[in-house]
Amino acid sequence: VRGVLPASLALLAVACGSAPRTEIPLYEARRTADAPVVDGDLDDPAWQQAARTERFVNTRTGAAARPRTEARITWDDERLYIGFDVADTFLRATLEGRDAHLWTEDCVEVMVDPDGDGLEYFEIQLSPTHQVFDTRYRSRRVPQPFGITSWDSRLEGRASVDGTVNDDASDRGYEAELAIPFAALGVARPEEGDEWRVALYVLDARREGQGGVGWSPPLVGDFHVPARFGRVRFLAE
Ligand SMILES: [Ca+2]
Ligand SMILES: [Ca+2]
Ligand SMILES: [Ca+2]
Ligand SMILES: [Ca+2]
Repeated sequence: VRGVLPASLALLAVACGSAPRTEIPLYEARRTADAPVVDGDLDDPAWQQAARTERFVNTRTGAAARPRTEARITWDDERLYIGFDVADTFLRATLEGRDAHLWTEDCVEVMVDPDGDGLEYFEIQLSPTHQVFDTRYRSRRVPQPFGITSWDSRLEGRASVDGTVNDDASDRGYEAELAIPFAALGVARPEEGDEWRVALYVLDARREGQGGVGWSPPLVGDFHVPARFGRVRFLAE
């Protein structure tokens, strides 16, 4: 009898969509023959055809969390494309200049570890005002404090805001569109069936302070956990 009640509760939680999501997710990224135009709007045919990720969750627990966020991924011979849809009602993006500390305000964040060995991974952030922070690491958080920030991802990234950043009126959110050249990551374009480890996060400035959500929750208070990055499988079509 003892096991019955918790199992029932777990089922109820799943039914209500409130069960923490702690498994490492897998996303099947289909190659596109019609590359998205990087303008911050995810209305391109490539995005219409791309599946949405699971909804992002609390990075420490995997529980449902705001801002409501989903992402999509596609690719072609040259670049990896990632689109974020973030329902953020309080937009703060005052920082400007290359490699500003965007994680202290609102931004989307991508970490990529192509071979999944936890070494030589890359971090790219894009703010709602198209500012970019990009760096690379030799191993987890090495070199301190922010990796090799002189690294240039050659990111093409744009965002479109539904609302107005940096005022007190309520916002509806933003979309962010990122195109990362494979060449900047020092790797060849993926082959059919290849799997990379990719982390997707949203850093979120709130009235009550800074928060964040993730696609694959690291389950600790640190985003740099390559073993917890999500899995992206590349499909040729
Ligand atoms: Ca677009
Ligand atoms: Ca690596
Ligand atoms: Ca940089
Ligand atoms: Ca925010």
